Amino acid sequence: MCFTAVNMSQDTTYRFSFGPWNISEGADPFGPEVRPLFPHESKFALYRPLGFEGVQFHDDDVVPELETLTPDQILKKTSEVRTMLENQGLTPEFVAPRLWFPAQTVDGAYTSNSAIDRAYAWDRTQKCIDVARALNCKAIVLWLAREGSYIRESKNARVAYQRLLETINQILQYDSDIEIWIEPKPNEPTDQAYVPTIGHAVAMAYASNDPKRVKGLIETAHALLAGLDASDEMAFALAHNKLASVHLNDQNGLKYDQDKNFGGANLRGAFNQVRVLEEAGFGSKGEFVGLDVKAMRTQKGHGVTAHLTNSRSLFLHLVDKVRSWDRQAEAQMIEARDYEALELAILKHLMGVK
Ligand code: XUL
Ligand code: MN
Repeated sequence: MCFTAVNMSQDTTYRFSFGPWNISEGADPFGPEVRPLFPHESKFALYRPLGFEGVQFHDDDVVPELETLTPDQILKKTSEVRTMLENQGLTPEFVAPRLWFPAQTVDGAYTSNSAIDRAYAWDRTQKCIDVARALNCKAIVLWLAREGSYIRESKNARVAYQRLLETINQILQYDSDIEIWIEPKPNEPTDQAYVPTIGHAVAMAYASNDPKRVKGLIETAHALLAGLDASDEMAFALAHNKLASVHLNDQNGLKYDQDKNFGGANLRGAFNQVRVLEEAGFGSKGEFVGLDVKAMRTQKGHGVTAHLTNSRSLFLHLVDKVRSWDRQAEAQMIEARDYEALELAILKHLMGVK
């Protein structure tokens, strides 16, 4: 186990990423699209001008309908996308198997009670790794969306954890370079998920056959849905050298997964996430600051992006706030154990009040 030292004086220039699904047409479970379709491949041209250089992918964002294609067709389409990325100066950050859509995964993918459906999930995962490899992308993300249950009695949880670990080991064996980044989420679409927090993900990493290649991606909203502080979750992963990426956003209480703008519900919570990332030197090894934010349904336009640029600029303002925070005064207040004063000082600093 290796704990990273606090680095108070880093001056990382952050690189930002998002996934094409973050530019959406506004459909939600209760209503259809409210904005004209913005074609998937036109999105790449938006990244750089908006200040982003990393692209997060689902496997079928790279190769639509990859289920119906031959391996050669998959590789051909992937190399077209690779060229488009290169032309735009973009880096593919990760590819995630979209295992929550297909009919075969209604009861889970790797933890399904059906052996046939588990075999489907493995086959799809191999395709996803092949796509990542052909894109020259070093990581796949496992958002274990349906690895859980709608009623807990329907699955044997101990067996489910074994199956997840077996899958992780199979992936590590299938490709000797690829990293696995687990994105924990406690619920939705299932009632109860098997890897609800980063603690669970880190435990899976250490239990795997190559712990160095198994890491985590922490989404703010997912931590909050688990009733946890997102900055503490990030700190835990960083303390184990296991924070590969983040999905910064926000969440207003315990309800559906909202993917609100970063800092939109809790500015102080956002400040603390930035502080933890800064202090650990996150980004200095090339890690991206990923956003997973959803445009408001009320927003008009063709290819709406304000939620992305606003979240990015809020992050950068908070970097300034972290860097200009008076560490000496902080140390004195901590020494005096005057946490009332510390709290007021933080709030005034955030408000820009002397
Ligand atoms: C789900 C979620 C996903 C993953 C990528 O809540 O956050 O968008 O980030 O599939
Ligand atoms: Mn996410």
